[in-house]
Amino acid sequence: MGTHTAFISVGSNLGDPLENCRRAVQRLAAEEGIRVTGRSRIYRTEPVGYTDQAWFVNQVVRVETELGPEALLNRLQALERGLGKSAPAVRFGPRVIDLDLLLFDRQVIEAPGLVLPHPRMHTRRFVLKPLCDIDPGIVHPVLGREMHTLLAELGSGGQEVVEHPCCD
Ligand code: PH2
Ligand code: MG
Ligand code: MG
Repeated sequence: MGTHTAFISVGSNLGDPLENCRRAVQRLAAEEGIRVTGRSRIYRTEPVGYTDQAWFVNQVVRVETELGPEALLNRLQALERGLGKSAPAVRFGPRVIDLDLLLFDRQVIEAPGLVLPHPRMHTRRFVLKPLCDIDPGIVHPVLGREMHTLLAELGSGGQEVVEHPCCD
């Protein structure tokens, strides 16, 4: 067992997105068996995948936990429900809160409800940019490249990410 390190993407573009993200991180930090040990800056980000929706607020946090990946995912999903998440009407569409498990140690998992590393993380500036605030040198367990390299190699089109004015 021992302690594991995981990275979680936090996102919202409904209601009060900044407040939703802050509350999600607070509640995550209050969970038994989960310690938040790193937080990125907070960003406003252009919607990716489904573009006809409001910009998101996004952040990435690092946690240390004794939980396994499935148990951690279950906690994240319970937190999402507690913050009012319902099934989105559109894939990649608007959401009150989204807590996505990006990395769990260097584990590679392909189970029906849990794919690690997150299958789209390396294509998303709204994930890589905040992740690099915390640790740009993490090696992607499948691609074998560091996160700052993956970020630098992303095309610049259609994925604007700007620091949220709340927090400078
Ligand atoms: N989440 C999605 C789809 N598109 N775009 C941005 N900018 N931020 C997100 O968190 C996001 C998205 C699906 O979860
Ligand atoms: Mg998501
Ligand atoms: Mg999700």
